[in-house]
Order: sequence, then C-alpha cells, then structure tokens
Amino acid sequence: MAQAQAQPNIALVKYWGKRHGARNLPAVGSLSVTLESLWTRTEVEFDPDLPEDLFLLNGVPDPKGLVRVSRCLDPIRQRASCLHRARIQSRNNFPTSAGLASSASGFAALVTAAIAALCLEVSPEERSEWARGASGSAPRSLYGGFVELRLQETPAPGRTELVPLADPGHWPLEVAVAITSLSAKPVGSTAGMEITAKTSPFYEDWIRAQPADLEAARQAVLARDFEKLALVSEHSCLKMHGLALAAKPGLMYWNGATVSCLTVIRDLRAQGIPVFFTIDAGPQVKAVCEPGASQQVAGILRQIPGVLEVMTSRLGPGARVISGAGKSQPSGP
Ligand code: 2P0
Repeated sequence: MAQAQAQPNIALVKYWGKRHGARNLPAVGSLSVTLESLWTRTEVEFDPDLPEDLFLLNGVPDPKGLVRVSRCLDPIRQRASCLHRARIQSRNNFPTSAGLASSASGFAALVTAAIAALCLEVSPEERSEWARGASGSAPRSLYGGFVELRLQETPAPGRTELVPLADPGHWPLEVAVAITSLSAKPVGSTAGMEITAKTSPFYEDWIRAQPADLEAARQAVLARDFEKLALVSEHSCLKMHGLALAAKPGLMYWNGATVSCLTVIRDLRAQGIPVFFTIDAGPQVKAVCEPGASQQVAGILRQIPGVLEVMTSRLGPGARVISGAGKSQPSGP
C-alpha cells in the first residue's frame, strides 16, 4: 500500500490532438506549470483477496473512472509480475472533470502510488510513459515548476520525453483560478480532440505551428520574460479554442463569465498589472500572474458576475509518495 500526492498542471502551450494509431501519443508537444495548492491524493493497495479493482473517488465508487484506472495499473502490474487487484481511493480538493486538470493530477498520483506500493525501481521514462498512456497531460504533473513534454522523433517516433525546464524558485509565478461552473464538461478532452482532428479545417496548421510556440515559451521561461510568455500563452490558448470552435459540431467550452474574465484580464495587463489568461477544456479561467500579483487579480476576478469562486496557487512540486511502503520516486525540480 502507498499513498501519493500530485497537483494539476496548467498548460501554457496546449496539447490538443493525438497521433493517429499510437496509444494516447500526443500529436504535439506541450509546456505547463505545476500548481501547489490544488491536489489529488491517491492510495493504492494491492490485495490478493480482491476479485476486481475497486475505485473510490472522493469516497464514492466511480465505475466509469475505474476502467481508466485499471487500464493505467495494468502495465505497472505487468512490470512487477503482480497479479493482484487493487483498492484505489482518490480525493481531489477541487472540482473533478471541470477543466481543472483533474486527470493530470489523478493519473500522476496513481502511477506514483502504484510504483511505490509495488516497490518497483523504474526509470523516469517508464513512469512518464505509464502516466502518458492514461492521460496525455498527466506526465507533466510528475514534475514541479515549468515542464515540457516533447515528442521524440528519433530513433523512431512514438515516444515522449518529459523535460523539467525550471523549478518553481526560478520564477515563482502565481495562478488565480476563476471557477465559473461546477458542472462536468459536456464533451471530454479525448472526444473533443478526436472531433477536432477529424473535422477542424485548422488542425494541420495547429500541428505545424506548435514547435515555434514551444520554442518561444521555453525562451520566455528561461529568460523570465513575462510579456513574451503572456503573448505565446494567450495565443496558444485562443488558437486551441479556435480550432475546437471550428470543428463539426463546434466545441464551445466557454460561458459568458469566461469571456468576461478574458476581457478583464486583458484590460488589467494593459494597465500594467502583470497577468495573462489561459483556459483548458472547460469554462474556468486561469490567470497567470507575476510573483505577488495574484491576490489583487483574484479580488478583481471575484467581482465578475458568474464567477463562483477564485482559488489562488503558487507553483508547486511534482508528484511524490506521502505515505506507505516502497521508495519515494525522485520527483523533478
Ligand atoms: C493541456 N488539455 O495541454 C490540454 C489543454 C485540455 C486543454 O491535456 O485524452 O485529460 O486523457 O490525453 O490529458 C486535457 O486532456 O486528455 C488536456 P487525454 P487530457 O493541458
């Protein structure tokens, strides 16, 4: 048995689309920041007496989630030559499946806990591949701070490389998360990506332009150039939503309050407050702020009609074992 904790990550250069024919391989690389104050805590207990895997999310059995959880555990069990089923209990301190990257923190915590429970010695590449097989954004939550998931084209395409770019101390940005709906999103990310890849007229251009966006974001992070990071991040976000809107049927993840937040954040930046926005597959708005600016930004976002709640977070560490058997996997910066 072991328990692990992981935090969601927020992509600044977005992943949207999968490589055809490969098991959950992203069609593009991505770059993210890992948060600190939102978390998933997951306990995994392998039990020879269990006939089936059992998965509880926030204390409630989750049969739909169980399928993905079992599929994530299978290669780890295989690597450990373990035939036992597992009891998995997971808790989030934030809304699940609502565009807050619960699958990233969830599967990063699950993989970390399972490896520890089975006392497996594994390479960072194996860990990352197991997380990526479950959810394309999950490997990024294995590391803290600024993280890039690169596509590897050599020696052969079909793998990813997880690169910790900088730890939170390098540039302690802050994030204010404006919650505008607590409902689960109508179209999940996997289905949304599939519809987009099949039907959006802008999809090929999106794939082609991604390396340039990644390079710009990488440079901005390393140079702590906030304006440059703001421009490329907002561009990547709006581009992702633009190509999803142009799919058939169009995917609309925003609501009215989402749009209000965007205009307010742009106005604030024009007034000299260091903040930019990003949005994932849901209506929540993440306002990324220079160190020290998030409380002021959160206070302003709270005044916007339709904003239910604003959470703030600093950048945080990667997934780690918090109790139980096994060895703590080294997390990145
Ligand atoms: C991201 N998103 O880069 C992008 C931006 C949402 C919008 O990765 O199908 O749950 O499990 O690989 O990781 C959310 O998608 O998708 C996501 P799957 P995942 O953060």
